[in-house]
Amino acid sequence: MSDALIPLVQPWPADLAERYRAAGYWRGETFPGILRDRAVRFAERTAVVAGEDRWTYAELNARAEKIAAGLLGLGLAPGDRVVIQLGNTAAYYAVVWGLFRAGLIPVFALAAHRLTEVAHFARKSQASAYVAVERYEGFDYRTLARELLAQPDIGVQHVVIAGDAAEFQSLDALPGAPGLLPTSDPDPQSVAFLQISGGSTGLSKLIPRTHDDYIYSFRASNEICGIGADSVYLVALPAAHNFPMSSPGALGVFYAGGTVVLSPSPSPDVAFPLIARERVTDLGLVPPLALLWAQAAERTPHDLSSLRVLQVGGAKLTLEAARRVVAALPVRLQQVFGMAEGLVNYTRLDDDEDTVLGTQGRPISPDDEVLVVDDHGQPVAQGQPGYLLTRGPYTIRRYHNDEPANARSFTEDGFYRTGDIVVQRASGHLIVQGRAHDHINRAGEKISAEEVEDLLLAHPQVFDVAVVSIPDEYLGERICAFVIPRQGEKPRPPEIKAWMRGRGVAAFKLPDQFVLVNAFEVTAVGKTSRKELRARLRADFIASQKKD
Ligand code: OOB
Repeated sequence: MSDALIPLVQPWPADLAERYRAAGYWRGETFPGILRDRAVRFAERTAVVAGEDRWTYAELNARAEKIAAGLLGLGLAPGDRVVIQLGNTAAYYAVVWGLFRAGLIPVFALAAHRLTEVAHFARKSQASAYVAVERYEGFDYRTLARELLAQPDIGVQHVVIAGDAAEFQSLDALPGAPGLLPTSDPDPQSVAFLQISGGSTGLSKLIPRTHDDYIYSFRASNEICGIGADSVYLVALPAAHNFPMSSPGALGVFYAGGTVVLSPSPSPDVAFPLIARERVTDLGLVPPLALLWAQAAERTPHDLSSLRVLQVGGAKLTLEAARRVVAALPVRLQQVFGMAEGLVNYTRLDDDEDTVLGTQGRPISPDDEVLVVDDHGQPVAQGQPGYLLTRGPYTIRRYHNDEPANARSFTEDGFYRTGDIVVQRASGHLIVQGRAHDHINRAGEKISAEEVEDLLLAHPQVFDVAVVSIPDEYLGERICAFVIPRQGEKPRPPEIKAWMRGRGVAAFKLPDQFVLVNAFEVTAVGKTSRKELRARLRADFIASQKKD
């Protein structure tokens, strides 16, 4: 690429960094260091179960080392970015640990992402390689790879495929070059990977997380969640999402020497037999799935008695839904309110029932600074709703390569504006009440209204469009697009959706509902902001539904 490589940094001020080290949060641990240590300490214990594959820690390490050496053998160098898209497959963990071992920087795409998103991640991160599974949930990623390479401004030099690689490099046949493996561990303060933001405005932003900060977040999560070497953790959500990755997620479980079981689907039909067979103890779900599981558990022949803790997060679990979940499932419920940018809140396992059912938890760290402020940035009175701002030992200080987003998303003194509207109880527990951003939280997937509007505006029959979230009994929120057609046009929703799919966007961003309108009302001033317009359309639509 012609552009100079954008450095990967996460600049905590020196005094805070010193404080986080002195407090024992940042211990200088690194991902390759953890892998090396666990491969010895837990050598014969089962690390990963996926389909027919069962790998011990020693085997996981051997696979990771082979991949690391092979990728360096292709010509990649430590620090290079690698976009990975492997779904919930065993190869996912071999590749993630392999990249860490090689000092390469994973960029975590979800399996649901398509060309538009993957090309954006590759550009923003200046990625040199793309590693994907041949096929997952019926989609062929080799086709995506071909389209990716044909895009402008893509610096991807290497495509590596798990499975039948066609014209690309096969993951299994990477060149052996063990001599190239780094002999020292990276700086613990350096960036270990780039995670993807939920995307509150426009396309997703890239989130640089360091070894020190991320490892602290899941090590401390392990303690809060009671994860140890006997834990058997089911990854039912997409493995590349921050929640099943590190809250405490698979990385927490690997850290503790436990077993990570991958489910190819979150459906009870697939997950329940796995829970019974592997004696799963812990897992995380988004609220709609938790409700589905609660229903399915009432009639299942499968033995779910090994379950210890069910975490629910990613979107608001209402009090009523929480009651239904605990009534139907033989588990302890834990609410998790987190964000890929950092801050994670948990209800504690010994919190009283009112707190577990009615709050979204409190922060991991005593040094997570939480502010609840009004429109002017002033703290609200305790118990009053306000915008949640936070900074702390594992919350980022800036996004990668995105100065406009940094200017919007961080205060001058380094607080991250989460965009969430919360109430904080005297105990420190937070209750999520809404959000300031115009994004849609569709069953835990965050979708930027602006991004979907931009996509739809490119449709030849669309004159204007506003995309809003509508409350939905099952999904929490669904995507509704209000479309003004171009004159004389009558766009049909299934055709618009097919057209969007053809543009290569993740299916979860396709509107669930289209409403064709003649015009958008303008305010008295004659001009209206997108935000106000969306708010009014949403309110009118909900009111009209209530009348029916
Ligand atoms: C998790 O991470 P992201 O980055 O996909 O989304 C973060 C946003 C939050 O700012 C909030 O708006 C929403 O998702 N959210 C919740 C919630 N958990 C997340 N809203 C209400 N109640 C909850 N329990 O979603 C994520 C990352 C780590 C752990 C868990 C979730």
